[in-house]
Amino acid sequence: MKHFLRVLNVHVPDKAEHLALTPNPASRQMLERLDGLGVETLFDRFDQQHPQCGFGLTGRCCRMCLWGPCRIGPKSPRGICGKDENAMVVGNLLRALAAGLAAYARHGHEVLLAVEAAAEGKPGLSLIGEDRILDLASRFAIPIANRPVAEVAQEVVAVLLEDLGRMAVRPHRTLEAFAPPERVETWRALGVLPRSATYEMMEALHMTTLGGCSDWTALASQQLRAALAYCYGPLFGSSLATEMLFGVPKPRTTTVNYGVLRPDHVNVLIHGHSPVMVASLLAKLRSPEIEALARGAGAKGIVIGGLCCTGEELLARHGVPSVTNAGGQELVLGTGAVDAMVVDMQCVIPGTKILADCFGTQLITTCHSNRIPGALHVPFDVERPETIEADALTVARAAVEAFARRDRSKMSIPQVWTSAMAGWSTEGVLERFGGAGRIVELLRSGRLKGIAAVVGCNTPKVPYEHGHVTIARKLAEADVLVLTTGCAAHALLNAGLCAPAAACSAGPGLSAICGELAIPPALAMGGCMDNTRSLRLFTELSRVAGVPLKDLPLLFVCPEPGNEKAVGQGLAFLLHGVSTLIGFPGPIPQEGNDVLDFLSGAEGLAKLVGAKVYTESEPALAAELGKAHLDGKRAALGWPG
Ligand code: XCC
Repeated sequence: MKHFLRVLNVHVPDKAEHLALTPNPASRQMLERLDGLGVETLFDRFDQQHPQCGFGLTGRCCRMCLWGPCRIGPKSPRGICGKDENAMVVGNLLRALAAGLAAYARHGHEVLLAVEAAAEGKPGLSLIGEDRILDLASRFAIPIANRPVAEVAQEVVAVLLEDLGRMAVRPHRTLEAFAPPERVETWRALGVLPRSATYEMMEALHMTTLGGCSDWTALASQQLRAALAYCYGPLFGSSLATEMLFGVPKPRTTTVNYGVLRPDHVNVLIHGHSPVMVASLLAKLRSPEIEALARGAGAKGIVIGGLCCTGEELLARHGVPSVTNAGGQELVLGTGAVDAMVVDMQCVIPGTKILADCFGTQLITTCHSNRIPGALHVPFDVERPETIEADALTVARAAVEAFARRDRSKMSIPQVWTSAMAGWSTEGVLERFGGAGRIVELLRSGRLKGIAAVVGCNTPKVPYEHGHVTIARKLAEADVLVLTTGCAAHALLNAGLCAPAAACSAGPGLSAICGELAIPPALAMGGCMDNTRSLRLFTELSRVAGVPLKDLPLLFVCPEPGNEKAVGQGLAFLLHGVSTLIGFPGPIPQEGNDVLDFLSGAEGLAKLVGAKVYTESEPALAAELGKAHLDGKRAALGWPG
């Protein structure tokens, strides 16, 4: 039975509906198998949580001080402190944004310190992305003539670290270097130009403590400021620093999906977000020493597979097959063929350890911040990077040694493979199309009707991966080019939409373009921090077209909002003038409320930034909404529909 959430007036799926609608046959097989074995996953626990609390669903539950928790409803219109509904709802959203900001900041910080260590010549790390280092140096007006690249890199890192953690009030150099001038003026007029990531995080938490800010408009304004700090600090910082360290990825084709696991090989999955240690781990797993260890244990070789954003990173840069996303991290362990899962930071759910124990998988944690009781812990400490090689070797050995303990009677690998092309960067897309001018021409002529970034997480509140795949397919059929990252990208990779052969499923305009350029209709652009790549592409199109971002046929789509990190993603694009379509209603007041006016009213945020938030949980309807939005933008520009 589907669950009805009365307060939001929406149905959410039960496990049977997930099973019926999820598009990947491998996920379906695993859901059925685990169900038959009586092994619980997040899909069962989601069913057990119903009915979900209506106060929490609508953001009307406050736990920001120790007087509460307080719940706002008809009988109690204010919290104990006197806080009203709007301050509670917007305050909760602001805290969620701050948590997402902190997560990316921690990620970005680790990569930036790794770049710094590499520039200082510390062992185990090197600077491969010379082009990106020089590009950033020129954007930040850092002299490069007659200087070693490592020295230049140190200055670039100093700028990025400053934008992450500055407490003094100084210009935000990353924002100034990348943001469109028209937008900067809009943000200045709104009073939301950010100071730094940590500054805005501090302010967000400070404003929402007991007796802090009770004016919801000021909280909303801080939300916007923090979203810009999020975008131009942690997001740009982590994506660019990774390119400084490992280079700008290039498109490459590989095989993905659960079927890449092999019964007679050691199967190692790598899951999380940070790219730093996984590069060393990959080298170790591919080394003759570890290969020999695997063969000595009776394995024919080692299969390495990726999950979530680390998986996207490994796929884009090293051609490592990706397997699944956050929603599938338990399901894949149900194959009984995963000898080890190595996890670093974020989106690693505790349920993974329960499944690992059921199927004898060795779980290995590699990040100080993300401990799991019972897992083997080999933490990589970026403050002591000299241990990275030894740590990676320890992890590789432990992963291979787990092979001997595998219970073969529990093995069942879905025979599902998909060909996929990934590794698209901003520069890679521009180069393949022949420059931004050519893309603008295609948009203007109507051969391409628009571009949509279909991105984001998984949530059990909508049928697993059904939204990602349905929306992307329908947009592509309507000649809309799809850019994708993160867990959404896994769904599209596994559905075959990221393979050039999928061109035939696109509309006539996009299909012909894909054929000419040998590209798929959905371009996988990396992990969720790499939404910066789509944003930079959009910004470049706007510059070359001479049309503000808010007027172009562009769209940001998040069909399965899950992690708190998604809040800042949507807001960042919105602030750039790119409308946002989300697949499940956020915790905003539902009717007759000032906040809705603020978001979509005639004089509200929509007017000021030139973009709207759409919500639709039925993906076919969501795709129609998206198409109508793009058509509207085209019509306003006088471009053919
Ligand atoms: Fe996490 Fe990045 Fe969201 Fe997936 S998309 S659930 S944040 S792994 Ni990034």
